[in-house]
Amino acid sequence: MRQDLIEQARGVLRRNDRGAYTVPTHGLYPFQWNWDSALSALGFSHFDEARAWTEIETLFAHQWADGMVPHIIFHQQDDGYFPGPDVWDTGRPVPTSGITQPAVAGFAIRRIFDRAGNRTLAERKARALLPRVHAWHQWFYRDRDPQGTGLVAILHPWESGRDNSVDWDDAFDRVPTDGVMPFRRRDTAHANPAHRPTDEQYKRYIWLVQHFRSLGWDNAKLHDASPFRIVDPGFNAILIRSCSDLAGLAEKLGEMEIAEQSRAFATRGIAAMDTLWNGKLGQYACQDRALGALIDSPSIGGLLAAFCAIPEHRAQAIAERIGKLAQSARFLVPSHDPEAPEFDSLRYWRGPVWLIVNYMIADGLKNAGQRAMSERIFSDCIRLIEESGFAEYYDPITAEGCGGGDFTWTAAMVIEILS
Ligand code: 9WN
Repeated sequence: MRQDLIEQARGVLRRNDRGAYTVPTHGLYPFQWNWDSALSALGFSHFDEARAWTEIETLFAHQWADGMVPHIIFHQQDDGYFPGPDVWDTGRPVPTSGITQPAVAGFAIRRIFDRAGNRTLAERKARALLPRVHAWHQWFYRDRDPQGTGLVAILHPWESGRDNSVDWDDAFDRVPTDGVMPFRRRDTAHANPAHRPTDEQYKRYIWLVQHFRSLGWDNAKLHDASPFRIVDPGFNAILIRSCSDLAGLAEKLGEMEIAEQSRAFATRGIAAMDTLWNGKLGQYACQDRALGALIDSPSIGGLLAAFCAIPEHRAQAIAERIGKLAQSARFLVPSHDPEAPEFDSLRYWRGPVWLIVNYMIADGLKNAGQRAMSERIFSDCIRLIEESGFAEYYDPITAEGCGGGDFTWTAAMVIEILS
């Protein structure tokens, strides 16, 4: 059974492999996405190490001069996705979007390096990627934390990777929609519109893109000029974990300057994470940086904080909080609290379970000694696959598979968990 699932998962990766990068799924997402690639490389690394390294190399080949790594790389023309390269208009030789995504690559290369069978290849690849990943982290702390708080802000919901989370609802109300170009969505032709973000949300996504474009995609300006500035605990935890993993990798490779700076980013970040603790919810929560206030939204972003080395008592509180969610969700971890009024079991990031987030939470809880909850989450991932195949995301009550099918990073997580 286990071997069978691994074989099927490899098949998904092969079908979505475009040679030097993978698409998240054919049809709905025909390009390379940033955190999809880094997490998918973990899956490849179990059966083709060279291909795993290539996936991340391709991503970093499109890094901007300031260090930013874009969230989409439009390797080839495809009208099946909106917004395409003409809307972003970032002026890159190979078109890219102009925003970023969760910085999971540092974590991924460390993990692939540590368990690599081909040590020569791993050392060569990691040595070449190290300064690039570090430059991305430096960019984050320079351009997304200009006040030096230790935590970075996202400027667009797509950056978080949790596009329509309840977390952004209030802040999104302040994003205008006037002057938004007329457009035709393509996602709703591939997936059930009831499972996707709303048209109102799309208008605001596009307003922000147009606004940043009008500022020439100058990252030195965007932070202060954006009406949407959110400090997301999950996003920051991923960055912090990558900084600390990169520090360890740099030490092994004798790159002491990178090691020291990466360690300093992580230490400062972990201390600052505590400002996001929401005692009322019993978990971390987002902060609206434009208002300077915590957002009372019980989403998975605050649980994903466990991916970095938060204090033990906080990790224990997160495990307990997830235990409470298990009273109303058959499958962990719902992306929003099922007891909250905004919960929607089918609509994208407003309730469904995502295997990649599960994997990161479970990995962090395991490191923090919360083994029982970690194992429960890993086993729920496999139960979902057995019931509904390699979907993009799942209903936490019924296990229904939603969004795109044959999904690359879902398959990669299955290989990672079962291998
Ligand atoms: C926008 C590719 C991406 C993921 C995101 C997920 C979804 C895109 C979209 O798909 O976002 O970036 O068009 O909905 O929310 O996490 O990286 O799988």
